Amino acid sequence: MRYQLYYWSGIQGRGEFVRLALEDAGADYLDVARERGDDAIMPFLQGEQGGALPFAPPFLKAGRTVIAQTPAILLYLAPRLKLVPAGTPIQLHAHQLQLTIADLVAEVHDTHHPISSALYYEDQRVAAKRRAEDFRQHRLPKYLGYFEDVLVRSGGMHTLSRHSYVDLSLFQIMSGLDYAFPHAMRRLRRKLPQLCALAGKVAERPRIATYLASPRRLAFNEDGIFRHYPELDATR
Ligand SMILES: N[C@@H](CCC(=O)N[C@@H](CS)C(=O)NCC(=O)O)C(=O)O
Repeated sequence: MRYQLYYWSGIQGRGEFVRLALEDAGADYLDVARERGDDAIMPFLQGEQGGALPFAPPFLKAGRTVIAQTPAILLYLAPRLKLVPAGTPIQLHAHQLQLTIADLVAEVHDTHHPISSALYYEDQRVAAKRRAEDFRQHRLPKYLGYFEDVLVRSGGMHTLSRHSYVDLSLFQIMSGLDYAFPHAMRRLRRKLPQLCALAGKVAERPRIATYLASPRRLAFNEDGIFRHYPELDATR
């Protein structure tokens, strides 16, 4: 099966959680908009293609099936790519964790777009500063503390009983947060030994290391979800 991933070509964004799973598994996939441009996404959003109508990218085409919503895409892919242990309870646990990661991603997005996604950052800077401060002080430690606790409870090596897409997603979360909030993350890191170790281990996985060094891995930038605006980070 050649999977087709549809996601905006210029950013890692939410598509990166799917890319990491496909790359880690060595899956055969086409990153459609990277090959053909973002216009390739539009017929799906306009309902001109068969299958379920996606609200927004990322979405995955697997044969005739179209799946949108990042956690749903991963729920579908993971058993097929052997990126989750077998069994409904553990797969639901993985999905629950991925949905919590999606909640965190939305809150990261809202640090730079607290009023509206339709406005430029520059038009909501004052609100962004307040939102980012609250995020750094309360939400960031709460989310990362939660995932640290999940890792401690599972024995530290992986979020589940073995390597899974949730580990890959947590690697992406740590990478993105290090990029967006380097000072805040430096302060938090000593409280997150398991998460930091997990992120390091994921980066060393052979296919992930190859992917990260390849041109397929886009750099973080200020069009994506994890944006570095120094005024939104903690002071040194
Ligand atoms: N909950 C969805 C969110 C999808 C989403 O917000 N996609 C962004 C790009 S990362 C987008 O293109 N949004 C357009 C819009 O919300 O109008 C998911 O996790 O996939």
